[in-house]
Amino acid sequence: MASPPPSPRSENISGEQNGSDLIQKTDEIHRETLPNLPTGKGWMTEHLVQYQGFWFSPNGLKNLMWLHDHFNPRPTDIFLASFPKAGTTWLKALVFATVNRTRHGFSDHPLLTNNPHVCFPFLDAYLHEKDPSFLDLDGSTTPRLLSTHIPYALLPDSMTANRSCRFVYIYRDPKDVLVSKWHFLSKRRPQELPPFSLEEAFELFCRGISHNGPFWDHVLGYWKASLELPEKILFLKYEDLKEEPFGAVKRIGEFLGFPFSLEEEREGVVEDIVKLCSFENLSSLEVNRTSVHKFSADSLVDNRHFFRKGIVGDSNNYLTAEMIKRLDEITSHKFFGPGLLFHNS
Ligand code: PAP
Repeated sequence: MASPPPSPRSENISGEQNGSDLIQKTDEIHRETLPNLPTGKGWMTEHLVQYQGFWFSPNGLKNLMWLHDHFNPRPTDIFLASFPKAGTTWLKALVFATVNRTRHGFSDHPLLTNNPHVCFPFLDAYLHEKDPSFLDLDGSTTPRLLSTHIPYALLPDSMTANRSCRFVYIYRDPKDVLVSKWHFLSKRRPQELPPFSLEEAFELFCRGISHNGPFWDHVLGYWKASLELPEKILFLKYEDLKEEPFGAVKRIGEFLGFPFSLEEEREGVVEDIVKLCSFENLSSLEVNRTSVHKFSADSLVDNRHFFRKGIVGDSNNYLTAEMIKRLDEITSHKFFGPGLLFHNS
C-alpha cells in the first residue's frame, strides 16, 4: 500500500508558486509512486493501478494527486459524485438546469446546444492539459458545478471537511453499470489493444478492478457519509430518478438551496426541467449526435456515446443468468451487512 496522498497545500494555481512548477511536483510524486503499486488488467489502458484500495488508470491517479495538491474548494461549490456510468450525464443536466433556472429560458437553454459535460466540468480531468486555465475554475459563476468519480475516502480533506460544500451522489444497479461501461469503453478502446470481451469485463468488475472501483466500496463510501452528513450529501439512485423524476428534481432543488416555489410548480418548471433533460430530448439534439467532447487533449469522446439506451435493466439482454446471479449475490453480500437496501432490477 502506498503512502497517503500528500495533504492539500495552501498554494493553488493562482497562488504565489508558479502553476506549472506545482504540477511538475505532482508529476514527480506520481512517477515515484506508480511503480510500487499493484496492477490489474485495464479496460481501456494496458493496466489499472490499485491505490489506497481503489483502482485507477495511471492518468487517473495523477489527477487524484493533483486534486489533493492544487484544488481549493469554495464553500458554495456543488459536487456531483458518481461511479462512472451510474447516470452522471443525466444528473449533470438536471442539477445544472435546476440551479440555473432563473438564468436561462427553456427555449434557448445552454443544454440545447452544449453537452451536459460542458455545462458541468469534470474536476478529475483538470490536470490533463497541464494548463491551469484549461478549466477556468476561478472564473466560474457561483455556485461552481464540478463533478468527480473519486471515491469518498480518497477525496481531499478540503472537500470533505468543508461543511458548506454540497455533494449529490448517484448510483445505479451494478449490472447496468457494468454493461453500460463495457459498451462505452469498447468504443473508446485503442485499436492497438486486443478486443475486450464482456466476459472479461465481468470478471474484472466482480473483482473490483474497474476505474474508481470496487463499485460497491464506492457506493458504500458515499452512502455512509450521507448518513453521517445528510445536509452535505444527497444520495440518489438512477432507478428512482427514472421512476419519479419530478420528485427527484424537487428534492435536488431543496437540498442544494434552490427550492421550487409554489408558483414555479404551478407554472410547470419542474416538468420543463425533466423534459429538457430527458434521454429522448438530450440524445436527439444535434450537439449530442454529432459533436465531440474534449475532456483533455488526449481524451476526446463522441457526445453520442454518453447516450446509449438510458433504460433500467438492459443488462438482462447481455448477461447470462449465471452472471446475473453472481453479481446480485455480491451486491446483496456487500450492501446487506452495512444495511444499504438495494432492490435488484
Ligand atoms: P459517465 O460516467 O461517463 O459520465 P454516465 O452519464 O454516468 O457516464 O452514464 C451513461 C449512462 O447514462 C448510459 O446508460 P446506458 O449505457 O445503460 O444506456 C446513458 O444512456 C445513460 N443516460 C445518459 N443520459 C441520460 C438521460 N438523460 N436519462 C437517462 N439515462 C441517461
